[in-house]
Amino acid sequence: MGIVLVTGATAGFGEACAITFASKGYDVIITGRRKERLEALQTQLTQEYGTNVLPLHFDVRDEQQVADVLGNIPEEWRAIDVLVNNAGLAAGLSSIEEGSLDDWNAMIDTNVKGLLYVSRIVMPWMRSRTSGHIINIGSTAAKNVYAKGNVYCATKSAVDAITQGMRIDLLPYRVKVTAIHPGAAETEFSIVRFKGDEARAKAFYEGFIPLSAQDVADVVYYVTTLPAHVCINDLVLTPLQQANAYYIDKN
Ligand code: NDP
Ligand code: 8X3
Repeated sequence: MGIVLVTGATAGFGEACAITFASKGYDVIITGRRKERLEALQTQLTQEYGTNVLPLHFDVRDEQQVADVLGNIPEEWRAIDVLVNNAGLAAGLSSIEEGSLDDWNAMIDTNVKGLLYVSRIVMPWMRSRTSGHIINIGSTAAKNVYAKGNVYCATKSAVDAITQGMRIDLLPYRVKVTAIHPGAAETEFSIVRFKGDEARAKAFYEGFIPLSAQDVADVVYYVTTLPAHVCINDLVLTPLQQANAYYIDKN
């Protein structure tokens, strides 16, 4: 079927994407920092679908690690058909004058620079084959800035701009580039944002039916199923009760 590389496959959207693509017959490269989760997912995919899995353990913020680990994968794994740039996070929810520099650095380094480091390795492989599909996970936060979302929204806005730039520059090589912008989805996202405060994370999803990781994975897979001459450039999906990044009709 092909090879998909999913960053941030140890949880949430990335894990659901890895399972979905494996269930459709893809060989899967899975990445993340939590090694045990990568190993558990590898076992699951191998047992359930007979998938060939290449687990890669690295921090996308670390330019050298990305180059050493991803840049040196065996030749047969370099024919990547689909790259899902998913690894990312929101850290904190603070008025900008009170924001934590550590949180800002984590978001900018992961959501923007990490996406670039990974793509910089994979794009030449796609260019040399004049084929491939890059799917960048943005957010409704890329489309509207919400109160206290400041730097997170800025990183997702950057993903939006980088996606447009990739599409233009990779056009001569017939590489498809798609941005998918989900709204509120219940994953580990809010637990990470609120630094492990599970009650606060859970409260965010009360009063409406959020997207699930599987909802997002289904859409990610869908955009790869279209005819060769068709590319979805930009796709926003939200729960029915969410109109945009800052308006959710609870209850
Ligand atoms: P989760 O927290 O459930 O999963 C995040 C994934 O990213 C994990 O696999 C994590 O792996 C990986 N990751 C985070 N930081 C790093 C890093 N430095 N290096 C390598 N991997 C990293 O969140 P979601 O699945 O919800 O989020 C996935 C993407 O979707 C993010 O980009 C997020 O911004 C975006 N998004 C989320 C929405 C939501 O409401 N949930 C809505 C819109 C967009 P590990 O910790 O093992 O490294
Ligand atoms: C995640 C969606 O609205 O929690 O990108 O910022 S939101």
